Amino acid sequence: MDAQSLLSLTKWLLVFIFFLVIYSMALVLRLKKIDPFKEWNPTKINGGLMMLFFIVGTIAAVWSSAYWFPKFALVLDPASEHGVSLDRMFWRTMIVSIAVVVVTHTILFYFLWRYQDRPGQKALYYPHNNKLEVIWTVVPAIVMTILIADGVRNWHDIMDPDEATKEASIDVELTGRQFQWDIRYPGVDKELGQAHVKYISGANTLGLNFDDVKTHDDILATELHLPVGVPVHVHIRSMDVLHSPTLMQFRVKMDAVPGMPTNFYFTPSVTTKEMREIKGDPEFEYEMSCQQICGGAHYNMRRVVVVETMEEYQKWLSEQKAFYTTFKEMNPGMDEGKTADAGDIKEIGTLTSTN
Ligand SMILES: [Cu+2]
Repeated sequence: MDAQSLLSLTKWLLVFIFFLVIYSMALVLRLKKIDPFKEWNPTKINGGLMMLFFIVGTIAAVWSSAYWFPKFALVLDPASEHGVSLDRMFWRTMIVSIAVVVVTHTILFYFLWRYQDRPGQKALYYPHNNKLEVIWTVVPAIVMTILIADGVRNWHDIMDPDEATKEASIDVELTGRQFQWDIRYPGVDKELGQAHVKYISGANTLGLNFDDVKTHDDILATELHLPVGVPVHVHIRSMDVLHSPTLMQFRVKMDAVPGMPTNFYFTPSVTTKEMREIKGDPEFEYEMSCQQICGGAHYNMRRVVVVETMEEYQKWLSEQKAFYTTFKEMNPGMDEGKTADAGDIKEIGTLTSTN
């Protein structure tokens, strides 16, 4: 027998001996008709344990919050315009929730301890009180209405901003696939060309419809460059499963749903350079990640986001090559008319990425 099995056997033997000892002790007590728990008062013990749980739990909660708070992303200054109001909403909700949890749980644990079963103490029969019912219905209803109204207003500002914002916005398309993000910019025409899964062929993995001339200047990038202070209209698609493009520092997160393009408006307000100074970290980069577990290499779905001045952005954009040009070089004999006619797209409708 080797040392490993001997050790394992000894462990099980010790466990067996332990139970044997307990069992024989119980037998002896039973034969001698001794009840060791006769003097115990379970109600009192439970009351004390509840209080202990409350105190230890509160200390642990305060300690862990203080420890994690500085590491928490939402403590960072938001780098987008709507991020400021989203953060305000988050903290408002957080403060209300913490206050409610602290007050109700303090009362709950105090009552458990204070009104435990005592000799001569009778439970009070208190079936109904209209006044109390009204208070605990109306107060939460008002608080919830205020919190939800705030959320609806913020949601509306993001999803359907005013016409001036829509007018001034630049379009970018993010397409999720296992396991990468494809970033598409409209070219000089400032309009994204039509795309549909039925046009996917070879290197045209986004399914750009080359019969639509608007696709001819579209650019595929590996970094997401954005000009500061300019609204961005993000068009989001998925090629396979659910993904969720998340630009944490900009408070942007929206699911990418296969077959159902989604979108998001936001305005970056702090450049990468400025954020590096704010954070005192010359290596800092904004990032886009996927926050929907989408498979084995989910962690790989990361792209660097660069926020820069309009001049820098335009310079970068002008250095990018249109995907159509690259595709034509790869397929010299390409018949430009064979892909399909643009009329078909309308019928399938929901799958086209642009509106
Ligand atoms: Cu993903």
